[in-house]
Amino acid sequence: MSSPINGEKSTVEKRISWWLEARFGMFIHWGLYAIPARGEWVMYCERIPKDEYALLAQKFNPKKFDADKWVALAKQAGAKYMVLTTRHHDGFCLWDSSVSDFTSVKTAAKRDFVAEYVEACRKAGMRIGFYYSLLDWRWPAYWDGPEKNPEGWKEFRNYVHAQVRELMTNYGKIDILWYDGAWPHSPEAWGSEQLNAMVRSLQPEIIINNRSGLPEDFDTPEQRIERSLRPWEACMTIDDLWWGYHPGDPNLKSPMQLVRSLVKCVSGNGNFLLNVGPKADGTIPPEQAARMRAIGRWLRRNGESIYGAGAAPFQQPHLGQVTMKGSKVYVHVMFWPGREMCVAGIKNRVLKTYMLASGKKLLFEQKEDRLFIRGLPLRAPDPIDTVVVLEIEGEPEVAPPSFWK
Ligand code: H79
Repeated sequence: MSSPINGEKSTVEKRISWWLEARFGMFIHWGLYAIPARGEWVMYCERIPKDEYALLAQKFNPKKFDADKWVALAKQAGAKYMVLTTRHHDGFCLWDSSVSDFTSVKTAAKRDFVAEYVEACRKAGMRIGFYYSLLDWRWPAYWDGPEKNPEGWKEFRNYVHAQVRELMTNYGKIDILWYDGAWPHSPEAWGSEQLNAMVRSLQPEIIINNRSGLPEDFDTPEQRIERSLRPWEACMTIDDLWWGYHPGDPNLKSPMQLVRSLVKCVSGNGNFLLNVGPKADGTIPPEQAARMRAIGRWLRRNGESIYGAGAAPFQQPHLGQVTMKGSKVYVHVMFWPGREMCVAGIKNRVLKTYMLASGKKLLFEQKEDRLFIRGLPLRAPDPIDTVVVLEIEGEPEVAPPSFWK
């Protein structure tokens, strides 16, 4: 990121500030792979020939698809933005692409799902993200690469650029472009620099992830939470592995795990993009929707410690994670200590302590950098994560770890 000049926010900081505050987004992986229901990699994993896979498009007619319902769920979950797979690695487009016949508009459904999604988001004030996979398994040139097949590669690359141009032109203002699938080819091979220059000329406010092979605006650790000094977003599935609908995986993360992942991201200045994989009929599986809603219930009580919040310099690994916003320190107590807790390392004077969800004031005593909070309930009021707020005076000042005086 370029540095601020004279206190003015740089362009990239201005563009990305809404996203940094948003902290939580809902990812959606939806396409033909929802029919076999063995994940979005089914075509590759099972080596399904292109023409055989294409037959799925004749069956893909999701009568129950209702973009308003997806957006309503994202809202209930407390997500501030959504990212939809406009096209995954299998090449099937959910929009009316003029450079492909393999689209939801030219096959059974005869609908532009991207248009419906965009309209629903806009109506609800939901920020709009497009996932777009650069790679397309159906193109031999993708497998050959530009050295072995320069002519084919050129044609393939033109197709990719044309599709991105359509997405950036035909749907009004788009907030996020979430590339994927650049590997194993270089940004030079994809023409990522020219591609992103085109994107920015069409969508001056957009933020772009780091998966065109160029760093651009934010990093995207996948299925893991990894801090970086740049803006970052961890994307994750609710089950172990699969982004596209895959009911065979019974190992779903609990609301507790999911909320704690979100908190962990925010405590490292990161975002959390949590995925749902709708069924072929367009509905979001109830077990996934239930988890999204559970996160939303927690956020309605504790959202202040997430939205617009970020890393705190005070770490309290014996209690859980810590986030911060302005003069408020949010201690996310995940290991409930019982009637009394001790927060270490805060040099500032503490003015007030209370529970975020209930507003209940707590008694406290400061002995140098050790803060004792007393009169807590024996059991955690919220087993998922009980947030205790500390209001401090002045800029945060950390005492280095110390014991002997
Ligand atoms: O869209 C989602 C994934 O499909 C995509 N990125 C996210 C956002 C992605 N593409 N490639 N990869 C992730 C890494 C490759 C993972 C794989 Fe596998 C390991 C492919 C085959 C083995 C995951 C696990 C899919 C099948 C088993």
